[in-house]
Amino acid sequence: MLYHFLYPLSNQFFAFNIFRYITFRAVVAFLLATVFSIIWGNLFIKFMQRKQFGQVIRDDGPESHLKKAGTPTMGGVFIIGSILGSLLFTGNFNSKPLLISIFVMLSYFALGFFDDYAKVAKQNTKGVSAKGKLLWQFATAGVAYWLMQKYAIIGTDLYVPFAKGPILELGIMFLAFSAFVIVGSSNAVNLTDGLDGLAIGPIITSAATFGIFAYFAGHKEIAQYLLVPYVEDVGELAVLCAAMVGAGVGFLWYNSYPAQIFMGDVGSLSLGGTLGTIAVLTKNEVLFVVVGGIFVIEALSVILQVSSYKLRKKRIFKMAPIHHHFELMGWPETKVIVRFWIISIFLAITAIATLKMR
Ligand code: 57M
Repeated sequence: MLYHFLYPLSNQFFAFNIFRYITFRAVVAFLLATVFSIIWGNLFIKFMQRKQFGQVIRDDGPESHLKKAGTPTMGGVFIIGSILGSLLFTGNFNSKPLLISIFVMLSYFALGFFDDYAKVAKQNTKGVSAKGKLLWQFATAGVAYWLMQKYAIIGTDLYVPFAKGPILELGIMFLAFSAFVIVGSSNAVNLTDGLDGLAIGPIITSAATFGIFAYFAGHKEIAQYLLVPYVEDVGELAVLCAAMVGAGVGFLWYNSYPAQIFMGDVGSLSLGGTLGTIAVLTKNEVLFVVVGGIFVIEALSVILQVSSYKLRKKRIFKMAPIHHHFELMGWPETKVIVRFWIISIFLAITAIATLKMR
């Protein structure tokens, strides 16, 4: 909002002209979100402790998790609060891609909030039913698709890395495709969120990577030069991504091992859904498999485990999602986390490298 007040004043005060630049606003968004997240995180943890709103731990998981009982959860409240707080100062709300991303973020925030609240208030591990969650997630993704098409932002063709142009016109099938990306991403991040810092690390690297992609896709000359599809106003998502990185770093301050707070569904569903939406809006749905490779591996491990158990009555992993498998193999929790972060950084850089290979 501050952008909307200050930038018009650039006629009188030339210095305010700097607000025109996405790069400048992205840096400020990152800094503000980091500071907000650290300050609000501290207050939020104290509030949750006072209310005794702690995580209920399932007793069928790895034993090392039992000692985490009572750790405050729902940290997503201050992560999303910090993102939006920082955007109030730095965001250009005339950008439709930004508004659509915020719509998905808030809708999944509401879903996660009800789910977490039901669990902490009733002190059990059941929240909103799986069917209810999926219904809400798909309905939100459907509305997001409608908004994207109504404002003619992105078209319905499919782009893949290494190809100079679109490889397929999906037509109405793009609805199912984009919904799959958004809902899949939301749930995959949720599955990943099972060790201290395990989800927020790859969320930070993915948001940073998408920040670069969004900046390029929203810049006509750079997009043309790199042969990536140009999408009007999508550059503003670089500011959103920078705010996500900042808020994520602030959250990691508290969520790093041993965690003082978990993000809860309110964090994982909304951040995952937002990343999926950004992937669709920047036309990087396929490349998202690389950028968010950790989320993909975690989700695949669950799919494989469940199918194998149903079909053959045998497990492939000691326990799914795969981070539990490594824990049960005897790796210390911190080793699993840091190794997953390393893979995530490696994948993000690989994805960025594909930009020049078209
Ligand atoms: C949420 N949530 C954590 C925290 C976090 C289909 C099945 C694979 C689903 C899966 C599942 O329910 N996943 C979704 C995973 C939980 O964390 C809370 O949930 C929020 C995210 N939604 O923010 O509020 C626990 O994770 C640990 N944690 C940390 N640090 C963090 O920063 O240590 C979380 C964040 C926390 C804490 O212990 O309590 C969770 O795991 O519940 N189900 C599973 O993951 C279960 N797997 C399973 O049943 N596997 C079977 C299936 C696939 C056939 C198998 O392999 O045989 C496991 N989860 C648990 N225990 N807790 C198994 C048993």
